[in-house]
Amino acid sequence: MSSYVNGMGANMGKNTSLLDALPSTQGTLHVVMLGLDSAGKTTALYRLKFDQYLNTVPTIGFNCEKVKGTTGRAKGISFLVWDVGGQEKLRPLWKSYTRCTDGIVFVLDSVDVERMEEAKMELVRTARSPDNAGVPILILANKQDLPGAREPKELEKLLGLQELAGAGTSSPQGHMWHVQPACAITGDGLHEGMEALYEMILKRRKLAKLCKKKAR
Ligand code: G3D
Ligand code: MG
Repeated sequence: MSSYVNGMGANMGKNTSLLDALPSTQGTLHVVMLGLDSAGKTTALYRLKFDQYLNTVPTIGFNCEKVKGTTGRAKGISFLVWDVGGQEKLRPLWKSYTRCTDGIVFVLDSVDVERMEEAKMELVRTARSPDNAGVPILILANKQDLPGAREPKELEKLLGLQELAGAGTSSPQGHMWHVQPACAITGDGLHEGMEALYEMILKRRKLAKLCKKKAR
């Protein structure tokens, strides 16, 4: 499954927009999964989609699946989730996927403290990109099943998330964020994470409406 969809990404014509190549997605929220290579993005995507563990290979292009929310207000909501290759040479491509996205899922290997600074750098770069201004970010603190996995509170500090919020959640430019502990292999925390992301998306829309009203 993984290699088929990878192939689709690699074979796409140069002039074809990624969205043009997909069936109509009206009413579907667009979500992009980012994070360093090996953080567990593809495992999380297929666990969300098929509710089972699928063996992954490093993602060269992208994988894309429609996923339905199962909990809370996100129940029944469709998300089109893009899983983009995380290797260093592929990261410049992230920009093309985050354009016009409703939400970002930043997947983190909660054990890999050595690469936490690198993860922070990429997260900050993503958050500061003008294209992503105000887009809610779910930080999926993955691999919580492993010994030594850092807890959300500690990850919040290590990643400097307070600064990432910038002007605060009440500003359309600042980022709302949420740290969700998860294990992509068992699926623990994944749907809770999507629910938290959905709540942030709704909140952002509400704020945007209020701002519009005030401006009138
Ligand atoms: P990526 O798409 O972010 O690059 P992958 O990452 O989904 O390909 O996963 C990279 C490796 O991490 C895989 O192991 C995968 O099984 C493992 N992994 C993903 N999520 C978890 C998790 O929650 N817990 C644990 N213990 N491992 C996880 P391999 O061995 O195939 O490289
Ligand atoms: Mg992958």
